[in-house]
Amino acid sequence: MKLEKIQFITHSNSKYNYLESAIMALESGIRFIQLRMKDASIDELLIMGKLIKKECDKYNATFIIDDYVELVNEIGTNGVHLGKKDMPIKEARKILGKDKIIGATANTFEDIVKHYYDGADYIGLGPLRFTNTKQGLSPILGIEGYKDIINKCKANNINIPIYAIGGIRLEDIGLLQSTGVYGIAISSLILESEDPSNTIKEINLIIQ
Ligand code: TZP
Ligand code: MG
Repeated sequence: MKLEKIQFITHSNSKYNYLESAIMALESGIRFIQLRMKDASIDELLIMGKLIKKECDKYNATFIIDDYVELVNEIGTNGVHLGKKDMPIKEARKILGKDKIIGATANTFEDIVKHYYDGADYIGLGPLRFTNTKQGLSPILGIEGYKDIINKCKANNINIPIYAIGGIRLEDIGLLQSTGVYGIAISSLILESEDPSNTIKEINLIIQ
């Protein structure tokens, strides 16, 4: 499955709840959504997941869920995103098989190497800078961090799509692309924008 280059991570704020954030992103052209709802119960996630899955299907969009391998088949998502404290990638691959997408969080070159050999489909590498969206951030990479890590990947033939994540602003996207990242995973850039739909169009113009 070809991965879209822009992954939208759902969130809620005073303007959007999780479902509304997903619908807005889809309506504005996003085709890769991650349901990330850190404080939700399994039941809440199941309900929200099924609602967003319906919306993603309307647009033929890829849909993944954060953390919960056990909800992938129940909701019918295309896959899961796993962080440091979640199920190991190898174990998730055994459970989900080769057709589901497994994304893995990384902060260092060593993280990427491990995830690559364990069978991840893509890497979320970050954070670029501080963001309020995630608690307990790993050390900030900055553009230089991406350059360094991606050069090491190239030198070691570690070939896997890398998404930059964490505090990405519009003006970062061109620079990030020049480091060799495959795509970006974003939330607040869109949701905190005065005109989210227009921001998505601007991002699309830079990425394409
Ligand atoms: N991991 C690092 S930042 C983040 C995740 C899941 C959320 C997205 O950050 P932002 O700054 O809202 O785009
Ligand atoms: Mg996680």
